[in-house]
Amino acid sequence: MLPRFPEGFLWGTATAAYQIEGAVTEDGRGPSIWDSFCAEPGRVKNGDTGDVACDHYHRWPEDVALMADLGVNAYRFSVAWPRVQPDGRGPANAKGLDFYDRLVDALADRDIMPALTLYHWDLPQVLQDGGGWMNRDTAHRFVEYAGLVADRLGDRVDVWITLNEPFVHMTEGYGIGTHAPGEALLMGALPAAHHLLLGHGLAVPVLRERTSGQVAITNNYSPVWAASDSEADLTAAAAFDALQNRLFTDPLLLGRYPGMGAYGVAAEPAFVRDGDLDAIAAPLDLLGVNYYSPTRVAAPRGRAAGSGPSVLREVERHLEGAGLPFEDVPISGYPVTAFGWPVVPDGLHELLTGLRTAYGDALPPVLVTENGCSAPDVPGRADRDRIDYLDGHCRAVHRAIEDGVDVRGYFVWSLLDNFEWAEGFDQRFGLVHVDYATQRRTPKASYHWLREELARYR
Ligand code: IFM
Repeated sequence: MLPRFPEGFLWGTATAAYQIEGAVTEDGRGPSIWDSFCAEPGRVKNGDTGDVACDHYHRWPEDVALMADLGVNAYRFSVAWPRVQPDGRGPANAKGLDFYDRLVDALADRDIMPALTLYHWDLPQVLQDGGGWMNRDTAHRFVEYAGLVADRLGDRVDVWITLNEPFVHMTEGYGIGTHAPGEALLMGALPAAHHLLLGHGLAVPVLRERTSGQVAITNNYSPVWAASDSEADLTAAAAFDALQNRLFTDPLLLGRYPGMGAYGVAAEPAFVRDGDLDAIAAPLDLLGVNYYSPTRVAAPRGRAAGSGPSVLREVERHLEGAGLPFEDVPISGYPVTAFGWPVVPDGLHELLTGLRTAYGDALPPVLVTENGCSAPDVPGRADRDRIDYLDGHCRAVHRAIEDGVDVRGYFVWSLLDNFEWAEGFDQRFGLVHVDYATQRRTPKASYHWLREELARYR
C-alpha cells in the first residue's frame, strides 16, 4: 500500500494526440510533421506510423470508461494542432475542435479533470515548410492556435499546458533529426528552443484572458550525476545540466538563459530580442515535470555511449566528434526498463527537491505530468516491473512532499500502449495493453494495482 497523499491530489494518466488518436485524414485534419516523418523510409522502427495508432479518435468513449473504472481524477491529453488549424493559421476547423469538446464533456461526466497540452510535437506540416520552430513566426502562429482552443474549451479545462518537453523536441527534432521534422542542425537548433519558449510565453496571457484554468508548461528533467568528483567531470555535469534541465527552466522562472558557453553559444544570441525574456517569464500556476531516469556524465574521453535516457545516447551517437562538453556514462546497479533506462525512483525525489533548492520561491506548484516505464509485451506476464516502477516513484513523490515540495499531482505515462515515436510500437508504456491488430484493450496487472490504490480515495 502506498502512503496516503494529500487531499485533492491529482491522480491521472497521460497520453498525446499523435501517439494514440490515428484518424490522420479525418474531419479535415491536415498533415503534421510526424505524418511526413513516418512516411520517410528508415525514420521509424519497422516503418510504423501513427495513421491508426490506438484508434482513440473513434474509441475514446471506451478509453474514458477505462479511466473512470481505474479511478483517476485527472487526464492529461494533447490537442492535435493540425486538427484545429490544418493550414497552420486562420480560423478553426470546427470538426477538429468538436472531437476535444466531446472528450472534455465526457471526462466531466466521469469527474475526471482535463489537463490539456496544446503542443506535443505535432506541428502542422505547412508551418514546417516555412521553417517550423526555427522561424520566429511559428511562435505567433502558436499563440493564434492557443487562442482558438481556449475560446472553445476555456470554460471547461482546468489545466492548460502549453508545450510538452521542448528540450526533446528541439534536440531530437531539430538538433539531431531522430524525431520529426528530422533536422540535424546540432547546436544550430537553439533558435528553435527560443521560439518554442517565446510561443509559450506569448500564449500565457491569452490563456489567462480566455480560460478559467491554470497555466503550465511541461519539461522533462533528469538529475545529472557527475561520474567522479574531478573538476573535469563536475564541469561536464554542469554543462549537461544547463542543456537538459536549465535551458528550458531558467528563462521561465528566472527570466534569463543559463550560460551556454561550454557549447560555444554567445551570451546574448541574436535570435533573443528585447522583451522576449520578459514574455517567456510570464508567471506560471504550475510546472509540469516529466521524469524517467537520471543521467551520469563525465568529461569527454571517447568511451562507448552509456545507458542514460535515449535522448543523450542519441545525441552522442549523432554528435560523435562534434566536440560535446560531456560524455554519457552507464548507470549500473539498477534494474532497467525495456528501453534500457535505469529505474531510479530516488532520482525523482532528488529532482523534485533539487528544483525547490535551485528555484526557491520562484518554483510554482509542481505536477508530475509523466512518469512510467516500458516493459516487454510478454503474454501472461504479471507486469510486475511496472508495478514496482510506479510504486517506487509514487513513494519518491510522497517523500518530496514531506520534504516540502508542493507537488499537486502524478500522471502515469501512459494510459494505453501507444506509438513511441521513432521506436514505433515496440515500446509498451501502457497500463492497458493494446492489441494493434484488433484494437482490443486489456488492462494489465499495473492497472489493477493502481485501481486498488486509488480506491482508497473514492
Ligand atoms: O512517449 C513519450 C512522450 O511522448 C514524451 N515523454 C516521454 C514518453 C516516453 O518516451
